[in-house]
Amino acid sequence: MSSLPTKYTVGDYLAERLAQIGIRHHFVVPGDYNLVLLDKLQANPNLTEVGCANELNCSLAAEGYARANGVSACVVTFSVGALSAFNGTGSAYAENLPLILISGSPNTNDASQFHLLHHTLGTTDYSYQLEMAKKITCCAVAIARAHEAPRLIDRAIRHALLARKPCYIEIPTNLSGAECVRPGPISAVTDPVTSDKAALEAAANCAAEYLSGKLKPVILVGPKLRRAGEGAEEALIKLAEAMGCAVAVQPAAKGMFPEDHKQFVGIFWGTVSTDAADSIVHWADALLCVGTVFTDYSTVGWTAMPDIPLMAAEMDHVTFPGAHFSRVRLGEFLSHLATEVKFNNSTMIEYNRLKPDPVLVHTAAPGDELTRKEISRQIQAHIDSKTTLFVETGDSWFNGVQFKLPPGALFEIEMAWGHIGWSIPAAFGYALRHPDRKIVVMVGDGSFQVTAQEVSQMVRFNLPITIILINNRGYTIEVEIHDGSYNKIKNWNYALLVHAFNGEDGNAKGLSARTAGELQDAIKVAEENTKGPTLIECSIDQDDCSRELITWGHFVAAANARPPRLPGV
Ligand code: TPU
Ligand code: MG
Repeated sequence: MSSLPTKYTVGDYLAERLAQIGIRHHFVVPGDYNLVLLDKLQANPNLTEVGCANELNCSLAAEGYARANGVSACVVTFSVGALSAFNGTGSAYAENLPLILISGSPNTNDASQFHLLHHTLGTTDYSYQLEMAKKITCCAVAIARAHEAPRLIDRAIRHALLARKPCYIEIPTNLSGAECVRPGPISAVTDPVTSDKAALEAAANCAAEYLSGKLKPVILVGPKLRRAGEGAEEALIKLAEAMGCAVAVQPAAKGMFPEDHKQFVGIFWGTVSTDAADSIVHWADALLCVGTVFTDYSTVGWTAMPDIPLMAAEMDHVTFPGAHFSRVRLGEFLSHLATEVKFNNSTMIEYNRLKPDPVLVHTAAPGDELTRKEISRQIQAHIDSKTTLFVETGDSWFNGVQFKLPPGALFEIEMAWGHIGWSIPAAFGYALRHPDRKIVVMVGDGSFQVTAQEVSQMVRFNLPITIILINNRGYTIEVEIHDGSYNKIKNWNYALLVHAFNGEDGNAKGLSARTAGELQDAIKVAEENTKGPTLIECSIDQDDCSRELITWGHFVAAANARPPRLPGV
């Protein structure tokens, strides 16, 4: 700690807070409004600066880092940087991740002097960025005087950590180096809120009583379970075992309940569910929804919305048919309920009758043309307890949810925001925090083209990420929702592109596979390449897409096409 400053500036204060909340890497793109701030962050020995190719990628890399680390920081310049970084910030909002977006801003004298400035809209009102940030963060602050910085920085960070949402901190270029007071104890920022004891007790009693009056209870797990932290995932396993009932998982929560657990009944995704998850969810007479998110995508165009009253256990409250309880933390609620419920395994008995037999997977001969199914078969064999699988928007979602995750394997998906190109920078950010994990990205050709530059950061940081690029020559997911010439894209030489990113000193490998044997060989190369990313372009037929994507696409298209409701109808 001796190298920490004795006199604090606003930049030092922010740096110390970021380090104290467990951030080890901060993602940046420099610009003249944030350069002094970047120097201050660099000076903190506990922070490593990670430069990104552009601000969209920077924000998505921070989004991925927040998945791995629980919280992240993205530092950009005014407007030209921040407006691009708003996209990854929106993702963090939708995906419930505390990403701290920090933007440099004009000198504090400029607004009152009515100066026109570069990187702005060409008007003299510079408040627009803060106003925009308010809509996509849980707390947005602009520091106007150095003495306000400690209070505003602490407030924004605390809000983000508690709400599991992004926050925004704007720092004028002439304040990063201005003196301010030293920080107080970090516990004031990080201490969790605990449940209201009476509300917790009442919620657990109410839930236990409701469940005891039902014959066929099922638990449905959603993506906010992991975001809740505070031991909620472990508590859910205890509750499930105390209840003995079937546990289905939403696609965005895949892996949040162990897939080798005997009560796991598959991914509930309406008509494109795995195993018999949809049959058992629709058979239930009580559905305990834990951190669930129901959107048009997760409900297959609203066709899979459960039609019984839902018991919703959220990150900080629970709502049941007939009752609501505020300030009840999810982990505490699940633990408490586990001690009060009665064992009732009727849905497991029924599920074991419905459960489909394991599918026999055909192994292609080495010379066979590569297919989607063969890619999945080979990737399945490659997944182990150290794997984190990133699946991108597109058919990769549908192929991804079909995998059987062994214990320890993790799964990342961005289904709420659904930004094509997310997986490349997000996997990069995630890998910096978890260099020990075997990271595999499944991404389509269209998505890859959005954020391809960030592969060069994987090269720069020697990260052995395996990118399985499925080249079906276009936007197939869009074809299934609504086709047109706009779904065709320019083909690239993806393997060569990766070599270009190597420059003179990189260790990336780019390969292309057209047959089953070529993919097998390429995966071996990826396994042996421990010093950089390996991209394997898998060429498949344009029409080789999953049955699930086609089915889902039809229902989503129908939901999109609903005619406007007339007033009063
Ligand atoms: O498997 P496949 O071919 O569907 O995947 P690929 O090639 O990655 O194509 C994805 C096509 C796609 C688009 C264009 N999926 N969603 N969109 C809409 C979209 C547009 N812009 C952003 C930033 N995100 C989107 N999801
Ligand atoms: Mg494609």
